[in-house]
Amino acid sequence: MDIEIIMNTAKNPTYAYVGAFIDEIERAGVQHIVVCPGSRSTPIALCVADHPRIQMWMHIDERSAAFFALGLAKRLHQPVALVCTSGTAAANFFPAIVEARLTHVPLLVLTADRPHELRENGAPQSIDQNRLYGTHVKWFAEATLPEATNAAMRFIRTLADRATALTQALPAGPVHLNFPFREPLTPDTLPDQPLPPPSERDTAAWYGRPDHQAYIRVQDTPLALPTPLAITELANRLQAVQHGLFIIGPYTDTALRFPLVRLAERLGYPILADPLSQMRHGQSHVISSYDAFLRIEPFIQQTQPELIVRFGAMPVSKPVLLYLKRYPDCPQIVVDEHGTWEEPTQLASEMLHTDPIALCEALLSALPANEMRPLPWLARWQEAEQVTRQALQDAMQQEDLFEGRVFSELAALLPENTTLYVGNSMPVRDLDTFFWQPTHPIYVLGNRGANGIDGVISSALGASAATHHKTPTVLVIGDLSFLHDLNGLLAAHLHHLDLTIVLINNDGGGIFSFLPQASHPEHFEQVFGTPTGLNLRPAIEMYGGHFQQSVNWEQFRKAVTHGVTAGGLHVVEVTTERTSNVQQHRQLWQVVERALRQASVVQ
Ligand SMILES: Cc1ncc(C[n+]2csc(CCOP(=O)(O)OP(=O)(O)O)c2C)c(N)n1
Ligand SMILES: [Mg+2]
Repeated sequence: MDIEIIMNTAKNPTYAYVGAFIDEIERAGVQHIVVCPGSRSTPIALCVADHPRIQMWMHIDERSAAFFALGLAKRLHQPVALVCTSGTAAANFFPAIVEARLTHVPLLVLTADRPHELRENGAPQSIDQNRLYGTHVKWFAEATLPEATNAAMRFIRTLADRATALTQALPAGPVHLNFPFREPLTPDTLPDQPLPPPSERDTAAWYGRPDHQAYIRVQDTPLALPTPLAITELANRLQAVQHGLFIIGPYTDTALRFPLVRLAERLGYPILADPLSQMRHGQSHVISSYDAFLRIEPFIQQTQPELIVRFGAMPVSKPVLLYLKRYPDCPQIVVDEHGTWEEPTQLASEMLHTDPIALCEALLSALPANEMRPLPWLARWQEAEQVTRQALQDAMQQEDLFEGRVFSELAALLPENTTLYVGNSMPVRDLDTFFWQPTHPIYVLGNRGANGIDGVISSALGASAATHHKTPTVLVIGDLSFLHDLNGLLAAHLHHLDLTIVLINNDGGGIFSFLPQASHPEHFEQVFGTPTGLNLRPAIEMYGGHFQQSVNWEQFRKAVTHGVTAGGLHVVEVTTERTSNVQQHRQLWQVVERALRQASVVQ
């Protein structure tokens, strides 16, 4: 329903107030709202349902709903709002809020609450919701009790614009607004106080500004660039070294790819690109197999960097971290656009809080034109990359259902513009080692803020909702992570979403077999392995999904291709074994070392 109609027909002042708020967040850029059912949140839910330009996504389980909103916002690069009733419903949003805060995802969290007279006095479904998420949100504010006055309308529209803008202001992240509501909660009940007649209303505050403008447009100043002198100095430094290196961590924006690759070409620097950096395809300067060859001691020893520039958060790969630690005196410049100090190595010599795209472009202009530097240093990294990739590909031809091969198979299978969501634990690590992207773009996402195994199915479904039936979404996930968010599958059923899930079922936490805990076998299975022995097919079918177990790679290819082209929910299970999986990984790392020696990349 149109806002004018809502405002002119509202009998309950709450609806005029909440209607103005929802109208205003849409003007400020919120197009999708994930809503969980409840009574106290009725005014918000009904105003969302009535809004003609907002897409509402209902979800029953708040924990999954919040991750769904996270995936949606991540894939859309837009703020997404999230609504729930009072009580533990709000507490269930917490894990996704934590993840959103750490990975800079704009979530507008709207919790309904009891009015003040029903707090801390035993009233039902009442918990302290003020600052519930503590430091995990950028800002908390409580709305006033709804009133249909000019002053209240000005307040609520301003709050809507302010909070929405804040979710996106650097560093982007979650903002929490708490809404106390008194009964009556439904729209048709007559108010205690009559609404002011239209002639006495402040038109902009009640109905919004003309031409769909925001009530208050919030202009964020872009990040400042270093001064021209500092840019020239940096360009000179980058040029002066023979052994320079770029490292780029997870990045959801693809816009950095082009300027960074051009800069690397101009300087002759390799780019170690994280699998979630959106940089790993098609460019010769981009190195993607480093997780395998940076484990090799002689390579580390014989490959000393002179200058490192790191963009964004640390990459997934632990060998990269260890490589940096081996050269603590190497100057390391960190480009941290979020200002959130993405520097766990404590080795950096400089921190640049600036826009990485503008920085690369400024450096390109400051460098002498058309000079491409083919350096032996670059050739060394490129050769290591090529030899490693070939060695792994050859060795994996002999493997049966090896977990890592899931990713090399997917790289060859996935069509252009697929969104590949990757679960934590071994999937993201195997992605790092074995996903050699084709030349066409594939958008790769994961929850690498808090590295949780929770909410992964929901996040992937949120990403799928963002590209609704236009491009495919594929999720690769371990069995425990799958079980953790099993009820996330409900969203696929409720909203007819497309998702092909590759379920790597090694019956437990495969990652622990790589860790020192594995050498304490006595309680290992009970405490770390945690096998469940469950047959997951009935659960998937309960949610209306198609289940297919692959026993060989041909079946796997067929099942994935079918899932991606047919649409709907598909689960392709690959059954593996945890102990042999570790051995296979270790053997492959040895294969890489032998290949690098044979090719004389290392002595
Ligand atoms: C919410 C949460 N709980 C616990 C952990 C600790 N944890 C990390 S990996 C892992 C096992 C994951 O098993 P699975 O999803 O099957 O993947 P696999 O290790 O087999 O690749 C656990 C329990 C975590 N990261 N997040
Ligand atoms: Mg597992």
